[in-house]
Amino acid sequence: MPTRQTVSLLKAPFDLGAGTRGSCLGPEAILHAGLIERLEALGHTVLSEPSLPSPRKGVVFSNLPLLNLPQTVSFNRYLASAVHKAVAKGHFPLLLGGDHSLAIGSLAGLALNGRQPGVLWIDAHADLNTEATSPTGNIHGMSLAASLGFGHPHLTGLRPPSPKLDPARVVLVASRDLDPGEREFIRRTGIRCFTMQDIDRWGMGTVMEEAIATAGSGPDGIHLSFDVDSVDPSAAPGTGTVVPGGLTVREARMAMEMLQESGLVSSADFVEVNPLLDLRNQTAELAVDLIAALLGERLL
Ligand code: 4U7
Ligand code: MN
Ligand code: MN
Ligand code: MN
Repeated sequence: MPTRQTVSLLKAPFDLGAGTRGSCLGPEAILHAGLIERLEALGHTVLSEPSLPSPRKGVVFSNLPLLNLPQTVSFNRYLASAVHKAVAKGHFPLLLGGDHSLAIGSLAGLALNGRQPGVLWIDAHADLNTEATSPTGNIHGMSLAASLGFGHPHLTGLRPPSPKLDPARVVLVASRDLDPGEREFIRRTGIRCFTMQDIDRWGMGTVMEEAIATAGSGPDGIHLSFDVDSVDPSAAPGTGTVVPGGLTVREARMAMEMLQESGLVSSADFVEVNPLLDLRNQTAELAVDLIAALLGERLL
């Protein structure tokens, strides 16, 4: 049995950071796939907090070069407070997205508690654009840059302090769709980046060992930010920005198993599940399998 934890379930029905609508329905789809029952079966206590207040539907203000900036900032402020409260009570904050702009609030909430965890960013993308480099203006492609202190002051300064993270303990895994500005960002800051090519060549086990050692080298453990588009679209079709050549289900699950064994993870985001694009809720079901493995479910 894993160490029993109190999991604070933070449902974040927000998709205005993405270019495609529908990931705001992600939390509901993940609950329908049986998340709470699976975690309770592991002995965890699950506190299903009320959904965070989503912005009014209808009129959407879009403004290049940062689309829906005011809504994204105000939603992430709520989120940061919710994460802050959960951590202050000693709970494991489990954020269900929603698009990946939510990592800004998640990491800001941890920083409010004086925590500066290492970050494992498992994603087809690096999310290291700023408004100066983004090809789309979508803030979900800027969330890691903002947490590192780069980009619009409303995002980087969402809550003090800024930056939220130490680049030496940020590790990207499963990257395969990087924009020119993001490659430059990685070169400049020296962030560890394990691409799909590295995973093919060395195997997921070796890559995860190194990733965990690097991200987990500080005093505050590891925050996992898991974008379901890291997994190959054949197994995870229900997401807005699919990129072929991704992780197999086994590779993704092994990553979760290794993180569980490390004992270093004390908060996580699972983002970008979009039920409007899914097939029989399979991407939400995969997310549930992965969360369960992260929190201690074993095959034997
Ligand atoms: B996700 C993109 F240009 N890089 O910035 C951008 F390819 O959270 C995609 O990882 C970002 O899903 C994808 O818009 C954001 C694009
Ligand atoms: Mn992402
Ligand atoms: Mn992505
Ligand atoms: Mn995406």
